Amino acid sequence: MKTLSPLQQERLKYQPKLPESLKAGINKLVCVEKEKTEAVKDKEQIKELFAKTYGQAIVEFAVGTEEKASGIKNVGVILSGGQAPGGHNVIAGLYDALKQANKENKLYGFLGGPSGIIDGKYVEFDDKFIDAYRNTGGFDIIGSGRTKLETEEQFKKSLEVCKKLNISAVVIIGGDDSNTNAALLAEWFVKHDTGIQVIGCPKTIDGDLKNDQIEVSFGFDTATKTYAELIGNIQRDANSAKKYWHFIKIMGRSASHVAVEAALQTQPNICLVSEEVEEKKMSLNQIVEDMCKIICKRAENGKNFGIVIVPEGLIEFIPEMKDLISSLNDLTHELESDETYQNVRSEEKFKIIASKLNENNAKLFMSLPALIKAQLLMDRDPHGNVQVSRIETEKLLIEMIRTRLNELKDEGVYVGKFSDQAHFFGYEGRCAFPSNFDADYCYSLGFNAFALINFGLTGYLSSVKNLIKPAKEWVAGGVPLTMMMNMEKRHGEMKPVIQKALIKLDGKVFKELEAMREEWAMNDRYLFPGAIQYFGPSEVCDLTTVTLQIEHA
Ligand code: FBP
Repeated sequence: MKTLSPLQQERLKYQPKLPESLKAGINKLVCVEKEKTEAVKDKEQIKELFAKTYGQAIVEFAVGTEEKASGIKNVGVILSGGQAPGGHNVIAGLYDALKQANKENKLYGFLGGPSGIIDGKYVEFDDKFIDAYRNTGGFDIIGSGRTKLETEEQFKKSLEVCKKLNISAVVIIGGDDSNTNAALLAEWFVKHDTGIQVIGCPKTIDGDLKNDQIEVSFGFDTATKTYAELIGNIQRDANSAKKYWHFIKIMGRSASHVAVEAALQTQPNICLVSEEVEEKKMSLNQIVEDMCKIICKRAENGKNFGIVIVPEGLIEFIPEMKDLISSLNDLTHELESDETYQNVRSEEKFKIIASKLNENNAKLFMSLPALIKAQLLMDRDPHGNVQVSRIETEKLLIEMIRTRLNELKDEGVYVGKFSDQAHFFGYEGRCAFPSNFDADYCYSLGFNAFALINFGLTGYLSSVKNLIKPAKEWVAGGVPLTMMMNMEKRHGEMKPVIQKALIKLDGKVFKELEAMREEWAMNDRYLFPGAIQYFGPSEVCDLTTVTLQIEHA
């Protein structure tokens, strides 16, 4: 019996590329201080909450003239939140840098996400352990979790565990919520004079952890290429059989970056953009009406098929739904310990909820199909987010479109036949073998995280910039986490969190999509990107995303 597939065996041998500075060696680096920073919003509150770590300077690494010796440093690493391709390479890069700095250094991996550091569940890495995971997808090396690190008790327990293992730095690999954890932990460790540093790494397939300093979060490249391959395949199928409208919901939680990138790579007939829906204050009915117009027009041309991309978070961006969800967030939190509510059947629950909502929200809530009502009431994640991956927005749209098309048929406006297929692409892309870009980027981020640690920094996010250039020209450094923070309502309370980057409607990426939409809607301009290529010419193997190219060209 085989234990590794041929691709697995070959990928283990791949040597990720590093920026020139990091390649020179961890002990040869010099740390250059750039400009001091301020929080992106709510400056005074963030400054007060992060009195010790607020306002630090952006840093960049350059190659020095002499090689210095590094002291001994043990480091603990945590994988946090949803899986993203390349996480294993962040750990491999961190491990290699740490061992290069001093062979006596140890790297511990906390098991199952942030709860690992609280409960003292860990493994110690060695060469053999790390080598088995190089360039592989998934987070199974140590597992992941979504525990929110925020209480005094959790911080104290984490400190005890770090002291026991003589750990002087913790690396948290995560998205906006997980790096909010990193910022809180960094502040607490400084405030309590522990000498323990905390460094974050920008992970999330969602692509919403980005700003002027962070060009992209890792995993976005591989996940979007995986979804684009699948969409391309479905487009071929649709164009061959010419009998189905495919509604494809694409993961990415709130922001529509993943859906838009997948659309730019494949050119479907329709790509909804949540941020546009919000900005134009579109109702659910309006969205349906607009889509029906395209479906009717295509039917007139004899085309009873098409491809619709639906961003995962759409439902939360439809103003009327947003208001409803916000009320439901507070209500579900309030009813968490209400035994009567918890023990009644769904239909009763819906009535109780409706009785506590204002008139408009109650009407909207009760008008939704039972399936969607139930999905809207499901548990929030530990950070207070609605679990949009479990709300079948694509089915809600299909249902409403079918009803509307029947009406239009009766009016003689619709002359076609509507047969639908619903898909959800999310988990398919989160653990794929990292593309060469993600393999290189992640390895660099991990290696760079240790460089930040070696210079005694804390409360920083590992940053590697200039990403549309070849890897040797990438710029490695660090960005203070407090710079990305603002205050937002979570579980009914205002909390400091890293601000999510949404699609900007005046940005170059959206403009590009907007300019092509009409053409894509009527004249099938499908692109078929095919599978990610790991071996072969650089033009296909080292391609960055369209988003990155447009934003940084
Ligand atoms: P992160 O912010 O943790 O990276 O989340 C990524 C993500 O894949 C989202 O796109 C999705 O909505 C969510 O995780 C699904 O969560 P879960 O894995 O708990 O089902």
